[in-house]
Amino acid sequence: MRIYLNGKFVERSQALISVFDHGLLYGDGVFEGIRSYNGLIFKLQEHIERLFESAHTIMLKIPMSHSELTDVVKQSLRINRLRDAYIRLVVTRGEGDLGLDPRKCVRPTVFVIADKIELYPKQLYERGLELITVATQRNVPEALNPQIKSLNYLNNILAKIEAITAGFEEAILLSHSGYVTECTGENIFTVKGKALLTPPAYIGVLRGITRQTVMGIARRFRLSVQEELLTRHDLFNADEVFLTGTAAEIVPVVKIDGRLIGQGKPGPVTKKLQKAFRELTKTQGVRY
Ligand code: PXG
Repeated sequence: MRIYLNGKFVERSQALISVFDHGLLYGDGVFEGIRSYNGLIFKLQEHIERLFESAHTIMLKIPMSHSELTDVVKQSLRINRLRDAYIRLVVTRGEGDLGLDPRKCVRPTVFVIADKIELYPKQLYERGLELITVATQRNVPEALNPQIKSLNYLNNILAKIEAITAGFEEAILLSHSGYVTECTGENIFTVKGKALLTPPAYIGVLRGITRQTVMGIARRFRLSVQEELLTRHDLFNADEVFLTGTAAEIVPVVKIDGRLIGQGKPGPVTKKLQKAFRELTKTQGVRY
């Protein structure tokens, strides 16, 4: 496997960064996760744009242009001869000293890993997922906005640990005021009649690119798509619930905190959206 690191492609064993890198010392950096499907990179420009926006907010200047970074993603896939892949882009503040002052970091570290995609088990999509809400609340956006895809994912990891400890694969995080936000690496949706609902970004959720894509597909299907505050009660009493994310795509949810959702199996709207989403990944995207 060859990895792009600061201007060149190196073997995995040579892809090393300093213990003084502030990405490691402080989580001071940003990242993106992108997928390619059968030789097409899905929503590449959207992901590149979001990476630059995350970096802009933390005043981290990516030492490359949008098109240079786009080319590196394409090259990473070509060099590693990958057609179905998961691509991780990371930009850190770079090497500094032991203080957190970012001015001590002279050069950002940029790396891109393109690897075979680890698909989730097929039964997850056929049977659906059981979730629990956890005590760890989602970061308050006024303190750390989830729009910044930063290298500090401890909020999400703490929630994931809680779910795993309780015997579940995934967690629902609530906001400080008790509204539903999202899962540890996926957005959440409910279907109620002809309405598709998802929490608004201001409550503290990442505006997921898959979320955006699914909202677009749903509108084409004449569903009423709305960003609305949701409570646990709304989840328990939805016809259908599903999660969206780059890696997971669309995952049906069949039980939440012990309550069966709808009929307790993946619902018709979820299935229809899954099918349409898969079609889109086959036809849309950037060739490399
Ligand atoms: N919410 C959070 C907090 C995320 O980190 C999503 C939603 C979904 O967004 P997209 O744009 O992917 O539809 C994410 C996605 C992974 C992985 O390997 C994904 C994310 C972070 C870490 C790992 O699935 N981000």
